[in-house]
Amino acid sequence: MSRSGVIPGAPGWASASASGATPMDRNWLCFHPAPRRPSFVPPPGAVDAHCHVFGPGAAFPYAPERKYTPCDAPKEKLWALRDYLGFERNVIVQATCHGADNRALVDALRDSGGRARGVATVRADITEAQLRELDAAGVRGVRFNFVKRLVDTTPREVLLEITRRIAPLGWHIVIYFEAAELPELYDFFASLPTVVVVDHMGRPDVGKPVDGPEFALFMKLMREHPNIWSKVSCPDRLSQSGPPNYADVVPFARRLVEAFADRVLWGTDWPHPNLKSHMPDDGQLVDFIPAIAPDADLQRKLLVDNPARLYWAR
Ligand code: 0GY
Repeated sequence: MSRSGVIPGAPGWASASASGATPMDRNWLCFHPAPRRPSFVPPPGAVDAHCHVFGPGAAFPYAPERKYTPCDAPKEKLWALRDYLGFERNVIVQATCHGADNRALVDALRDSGGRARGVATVRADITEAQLRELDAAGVRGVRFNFVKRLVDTTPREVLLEITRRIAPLGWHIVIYFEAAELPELYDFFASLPTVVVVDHMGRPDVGKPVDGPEFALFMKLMREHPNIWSKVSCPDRLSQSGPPNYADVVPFARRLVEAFADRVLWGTDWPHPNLKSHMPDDGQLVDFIPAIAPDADLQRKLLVDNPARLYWAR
């Protein structure tokens, strides 16, 4: 049993609402009420390198500028899911519903006993002391979000100023964008001086061929810039064929894993913000891993070695 006493699928697991000042969005889908235990057993030291905490809103209010109000997804449940799925560590990515208020993230990192690292959202005027405090809590990067339904546009000069501020800490930049935006953003991404981690393979349209020009541009970005990494995550967001196998996403993710074995990361994306088509079973998502990383060597790099190098070097 997890420390919180909550087990995925048991009474008390599923959240039905947000807490705090605002109710969750009317059409919000909460995380899976009873995920199955995966058949695939992650190797020792495995990291879920993309997940979030939401609130709880009563303790950590959602940001006024947010584009959605989710159901609460507190740290205790994230730890319970980690244990249930057979993972040892988490990388928690600041979600847009918390804006640049990283308190829920920092609270989770401090509670994790060193088993979680974080990716924050910061503004360019953050002080040195605040940056050092985030670093001490376990933050190792910032996220730049270009998905228009999630955030208002931040000017490039501001992003470059943030880059200048965080680079001396050895932090990296996580970027989130849609594949259709890559031609316009390509040069900016290529110019970033830190390690850069792309969320969800740059969100390819998997209805297009894996050998077609759209995904070729992303492969080129990865090939020509050894500082750029990719998360091979979120088949549930990208798939048109759907669960349980998300078969149409496999060729894209597998191509990245095989071509850039030392620069790929994997994560559940729990609690799966903004999904409308279905809510993925987290156990099924873990069982997707052997389809995209077919041997033990690739699995160890994807789940253990790569995230350890990026997030637990110190
Ligand atoms: C994701 C995806 C989404 C949302 C966020 O921070 C967020 O709000 O990341 C999305 O809606 O595509 O990576 O979890």
